[in-house]
Amino acid sequence: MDKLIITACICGAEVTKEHNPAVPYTVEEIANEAYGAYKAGASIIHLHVRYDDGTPTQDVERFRECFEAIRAKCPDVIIQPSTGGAVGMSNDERLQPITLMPEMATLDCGTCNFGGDDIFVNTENMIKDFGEKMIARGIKPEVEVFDKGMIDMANRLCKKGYIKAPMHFDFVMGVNGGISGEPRDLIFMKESIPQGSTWTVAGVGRYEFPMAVMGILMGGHVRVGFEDNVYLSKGVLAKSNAELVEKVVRLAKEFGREIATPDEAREILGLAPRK
Ligand code: KMH
Ligand code: ZN
Repeated sequence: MDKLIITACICGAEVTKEHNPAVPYTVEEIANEAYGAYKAGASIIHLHVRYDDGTPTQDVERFRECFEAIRAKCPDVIIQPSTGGAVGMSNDERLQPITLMPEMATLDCGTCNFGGDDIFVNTENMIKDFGEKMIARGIKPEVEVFDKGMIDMANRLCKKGYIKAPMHFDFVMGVNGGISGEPRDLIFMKESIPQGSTWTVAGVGRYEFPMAVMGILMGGHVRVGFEDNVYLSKGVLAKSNAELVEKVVRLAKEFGREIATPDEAREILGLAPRK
C-alpha cells in the first residue's frame, strides 16, 4: 500500500470563527495553520482564502500573499487552491488562483445542493472549461465529487480529454445535498473510479474520522481540517488543524500505514518532482 497522503483543508469558505475561534482568516493565521498541519504530517494544503474580516475571496493577490506566507514556512508542501470558492461566485472569480500556476487545484465535477437555499453550481460546460484551463497550465486537478453521479461525469470528461488520466479523486462525503459518509457509500464511490486512479476521502462533520479510518484501511488517502469539521471528538472543538492531522497520524500508525512526505505525495500523484 502507498504511504498515506494527508490533505489539510485549513480554512474553507463556509466555516467561521463562530463555529471555532481557531478558524484562520488573516494571511498570518492561514500560514500558521498551514505550518502546524504540515508539521503534524499533512503534505497537501487545500487552500481557500479570506479577507481579514472572514469574507471568503478568490482574489488572486490574496492567494499570492497566502502562497508566499505558506511557502516561507513550509517550502516543500503542496498547495492546492480551491477553484470552488464559495457558493455564488462567478467562474472567472473562482478560476483566479490557477494563474499562480499551482501544482494542483480542485475541479468540482457536478452541481449540488449545499444546505438551505444554497446551490453549488458546476455545469458540464464549466467543468470542461476549468479542466481545459488546468491542462493548459499543467495543473493536476483534484477531482472533487460530492456524489456518485459526479464520478460518472469525471469519467466521461476524462474519456473526452478534458481531464487527464490517471485522475486523483476527492470523495467529499456528508455535505447536506451530497452522498452521506457511511462505509457502504465509500465502498461504492471507490468501486466507481477507473483502475489506476488515486483517491482521498473527506468526511464532513461527524463523518470525518470514520471516513479517515476507512480511507487508511482501504488504501486511499485522507483529508481533514476545519473546512470539513471543527471537532476533535464529539463536543470537543479542535484547537487547531494540526490537532485533526495529528489524530489521523495516530490512527494511521495504529493500522501500520506510514505517512507520505510532500515529495512522496508528489511521486504517488504523478506530480513533477520539486526543483
Ligand atoms: N466552498 C464550497 C462551495 C472546492 O474547494 O473546490 C466548494 C468547495 C469545493 O469548497
Ligand atoms: Zn474547498
